Amino acid sequence: TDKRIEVNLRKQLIPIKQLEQSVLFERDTISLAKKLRHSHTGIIAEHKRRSPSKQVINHNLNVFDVARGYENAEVCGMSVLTDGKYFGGSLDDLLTARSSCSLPLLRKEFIIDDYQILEAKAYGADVILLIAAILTKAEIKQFSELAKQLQLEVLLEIHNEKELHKSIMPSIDMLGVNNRNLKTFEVSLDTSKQLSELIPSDFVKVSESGISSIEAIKILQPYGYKGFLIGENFMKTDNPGESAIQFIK
Ligand code: IGP
Repeated sequence: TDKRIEVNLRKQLIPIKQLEQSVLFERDTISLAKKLRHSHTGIIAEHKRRSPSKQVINHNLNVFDVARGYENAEVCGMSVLTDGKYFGGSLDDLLTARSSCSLPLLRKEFIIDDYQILEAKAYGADVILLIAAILTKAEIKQFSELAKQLQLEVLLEIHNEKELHKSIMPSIDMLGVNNRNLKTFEVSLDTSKQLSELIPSDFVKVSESGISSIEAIKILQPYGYKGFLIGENFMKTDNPGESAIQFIK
C-alpha cells in the first residue's frame, strides 16, 4: 500500500469515471501477440529518452516523428515509456503515439495499481507490461484479468525461473524475458536462451533489452522467440524509424 499511496500522491488523478468515458476507452484494441506470431522479425520498437543505466539516450526527438518512423519501418508494435521519474516519459507520450500511428502500443510502466491499467486504456494502449519482480502472484492475476476485461493484452516480464513460475496463468498473452539484470544493468542474451525451454509454448515469447543486431534475433529465433523489444539501439540515433529499416535489411 505504501507504493500505492505514492502513486496516488504523485499527481492529480483523473476520476475513474472520466477515464472510462474517454473516447479511446471505447476503442477496439489491436493484437500485438497476433502480429508477432505471423512476423519474420517480430520487432517491438521502443520510445525511450533516458534510463537509469544511461542518462541521455535521446532528448531531441518528438514522439510523433518516432511513431511515424516506426510505422513506416513496418515493425510489429511500439513500446512507449510512460514513467517520468526514471525514463523521462509521460502519458502524453502515449497519447501522441496513439494519434501518430496505428501500431499496437505497449504502455511501458511499473504497474502496481488497477488505476494505471484504466489509464493505459484511456490513453490508447493495446498492451500493458506487468513486471513479475515487483508483483505478487495475486497481483499478477488481478491486474492481468482486469486488462483482459478491458480488451488489453498482457506482456509479463521475467528475469528468472522463480518469477516465471508465479506468472504462468491463462490471462497472460506474452512472456518477456528481460536480458538486463536490474541490479547490475548488465545485459546477456544467455538469459533468454536459458529460460526459453521452461516457458510453455502457448505463450508468445519475447526477448527484451540489449538487442543491437539482426544476428541477435537470428540467434534467439531457434529458441522459440517471436518478439524482440528494442529501445536504445534505435533511440540513440537521429532517426529511429530509419534505423529500424536498416536493422531489418
Ligand atoms: C528495451 P534496450 O536495451 O533495447 O533499450 O531495452 C527494453 O527492453 C527496456 O527498456 C525495458 C524496460 C523494462 C524499461 C525492458 N523492461 C521495464 C523499463 C521497465
